[in-house]
Amino acid sequence: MPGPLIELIEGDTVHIEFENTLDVPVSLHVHGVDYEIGSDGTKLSKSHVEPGGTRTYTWRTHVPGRRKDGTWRAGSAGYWHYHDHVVGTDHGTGGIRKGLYGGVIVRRKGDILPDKTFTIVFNDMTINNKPGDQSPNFEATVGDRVEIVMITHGEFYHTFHIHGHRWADNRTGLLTGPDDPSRIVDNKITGPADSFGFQIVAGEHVGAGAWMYHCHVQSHSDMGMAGLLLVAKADGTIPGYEPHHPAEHAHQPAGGPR
Ligand SMILES: [Cu+2]
Repeated sequence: MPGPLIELIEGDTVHIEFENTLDVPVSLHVHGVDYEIGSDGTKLSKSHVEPGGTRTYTWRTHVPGRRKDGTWRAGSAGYWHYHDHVVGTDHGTGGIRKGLYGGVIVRRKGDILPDKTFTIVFNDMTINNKPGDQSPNFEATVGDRVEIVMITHGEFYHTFHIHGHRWADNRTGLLTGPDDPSRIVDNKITGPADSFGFQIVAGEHVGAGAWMYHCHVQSHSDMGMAGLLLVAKADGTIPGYEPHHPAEHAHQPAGGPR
């Protein structure tokens, strides 16, 4: 957990061969992209999969453009996500709780590609369904272009905060130029089924270090909703950082190097 990150370019279509190896019905429901009702992934539309069954889910994406009436139609580009919509209840409450979710990135042609992508999911009081003392750490080197895909699930609202780094509160997290009016933030409120993403340059202006990321709802961070972005110097060392908890060795390279 999270499930595999699915990356698309606006205009792409993806067919997903979905096999249910569980002993309960499951489904694949996606946010942000285009799909016909047969790929809705709900019981209501009978687009779920029984145990042992298979189904092809088709997701389409489109580029921005002008409608016939002159209004502007958004493209599909964005940081989205998928999840089960069937396990436990008709809304997938049990499936989501147990970690049946993952990230979707739809890029616009020409978008700057990151060196590394990490998916961080605040799900109830966990990060990526890991208990507080095992919150995932992520590793980068100073100068790496790091992309974060941030998704929230569960019962609570959270605020995502990362130390030492800021991003633009827009589609990519990057400014398009000196006059881009996007607000620069280092903290963003996020509620169930929200998703956003951004790119940062690891250690830019601040250097290597064990940079904390966490939910900034105080009781949530106190209960363990905190992990580290470990930014190493070129020689691999991280100043001031000594792993002091065995769980910190069990870092999870979600997304992994690209
Ligand atoms: Cu929180």
